[in-house]
Amino acid sequence: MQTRDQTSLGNGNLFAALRAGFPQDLDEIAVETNQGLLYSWRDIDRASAMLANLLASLDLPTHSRIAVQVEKSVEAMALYLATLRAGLVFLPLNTAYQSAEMSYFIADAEPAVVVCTPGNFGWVSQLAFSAGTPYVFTLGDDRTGSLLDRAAACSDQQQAVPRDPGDLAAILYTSGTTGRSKGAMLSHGNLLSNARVLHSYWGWRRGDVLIHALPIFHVHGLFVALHGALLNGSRMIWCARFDPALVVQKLPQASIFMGVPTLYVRLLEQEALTPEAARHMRLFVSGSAPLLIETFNEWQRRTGHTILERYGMSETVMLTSNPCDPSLGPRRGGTVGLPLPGVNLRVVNDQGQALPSGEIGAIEVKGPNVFKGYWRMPQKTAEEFSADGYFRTGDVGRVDEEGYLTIVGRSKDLIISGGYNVYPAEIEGYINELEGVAESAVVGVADADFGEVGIAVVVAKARAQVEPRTVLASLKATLANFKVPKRCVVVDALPRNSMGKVQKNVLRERFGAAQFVSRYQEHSG
Ligand code: MLC
Ligand code: AMP
Repeated sequence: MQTRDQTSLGNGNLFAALRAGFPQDLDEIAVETNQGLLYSWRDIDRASAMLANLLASLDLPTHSRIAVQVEKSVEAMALYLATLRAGLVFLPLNTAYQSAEMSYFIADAEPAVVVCTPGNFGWVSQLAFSAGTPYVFTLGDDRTGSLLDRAAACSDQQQAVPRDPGDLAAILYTSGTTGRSKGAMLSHGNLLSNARVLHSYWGWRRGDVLIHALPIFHVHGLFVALHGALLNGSRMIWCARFDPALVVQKLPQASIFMGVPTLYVRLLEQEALTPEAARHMRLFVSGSAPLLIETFNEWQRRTGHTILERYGMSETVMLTSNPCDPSLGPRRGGTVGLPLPGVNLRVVNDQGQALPSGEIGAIEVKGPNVFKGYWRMPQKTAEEFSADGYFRTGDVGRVDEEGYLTIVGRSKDLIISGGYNVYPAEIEGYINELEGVAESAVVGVADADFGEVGIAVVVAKARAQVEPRTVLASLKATLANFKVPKRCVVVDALPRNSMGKVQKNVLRERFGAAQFVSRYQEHSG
């Protein structure tokens, strides 16, 4: 078994650093699931070693991708750690993705291994094998599947494969404004530097207990939450899916919670959310989407705690954070705080010139956390960096006199719904292929629960009839459910400016606001 000393020999493998954070006593409880299962640190160590040995036994080329689309489970987390240990590249995929989306990811990433749920084995293996993937395993959320069966025969001893900080650890797909998803390549060094900064900035301390209620196929749940707890050797209360009543029930046993704004909105609906329930809590973190000031204030009123809002993205992990330590400043609602130590952040005008505080412009960043580029898209990567090496986030904001960043919008055409990103171009592409459709525009409008939701505005071809319900049903049959607009309307023409560009702001004004709620009921489901 690996010891603290062995992990500090200079191996830049992220797992070595995470492993060094495990407590001395490996029999302590590492994870408690919502089904009451308890996993010790030894269990996590052994399971990830066995899975790493299984992956190693496949004799895969360096930098092979391990694509994983499975329900959240402790074993799925162990598979992530195993991939790091084996020096391979983890490629997590949202469980909502359907075959068209999976087909693209598998063709683009060319994974050597695909792991899917037992229920999806039929169609996923067909896609994977026909794309040339040599291995497809299954992993259920109830400790079943061929992956664990095969790993059961493997040794539970494993030394993390040496990796340099610049070596690839994970690829996270983010949809693109052109509709084509891009794989953001993150290195061991990107992830570890960010995890260490957050560990210190958020003051992780002995005895902290994290409620982990986010999915583990995106940055927030997989890296920000998980790495913090592992680096700190902190127990996790592991919720397979977000259940607000369960989270409130577990609050008295925890000290840290992380969520997207929708989670806070839903928690506020719980009567049992009181200062008494949150008495042992030390930190509530929000991010991935804008937190409304109403939610920030209401949370303070209901629990006595001030949410810490931070900002990041798949390409950069975390960039800014409101202070945790009050001596560094207050947590300001409506802002995403200060650049994290080591992150250089600037706001620039259209010519790329840095703007003084208070002025609104494009947010650009540089730092050890910034990704290596988009998978097999050198041109796209080059376009997203300035000549002096700053990454263009596509977010628009301003920095105040004290250095706090406020995000005021996005230059990228993106809808963030319940913390998931939806790129209108992708949805429009599908709608435009439907029979009778001349063109379409998908816009985001305010929503009390998801923050923002999509509306599809469709123009029919001359003499053609397009039914909104049919459009939504077709999208639902093809795309991940969270991408399906909550409403569809058919109009005669899309508003355009003098350059012929669709005026999405006009559509947002027309179809957003109060009328939305009742029509949403009418057209949803
Ligand atoms: C679910 N639905 C959504 C949705 N989630 N619709 C829009 N946006 C979403 N986010 C829809 C489904 O399509 C379904 O519709 C219905 O809601 C119920 O589905 P569900 O699966 O039961 O939903 P639920 O479990 O309630 O999920 C809601 C949620 C989930 C908020 C818990 O979306 C979630 O976990 N969000 C967190 C996303 C996250 O981790 N983001 C981090 C990205 S990292 P129908 O019609 O099919 O019934 C990142 C970087 C950073 O951004 O800075 O962190
Ligand atoms: P993703 O590509 O899924 O990682 O999403 C990253 C995007 O989420 C960022 O570019 C921002 O637009 C948005 N985002 C993340 N955190 C916040 C936040 N706290 N406030 C507003 N937007 C955020």
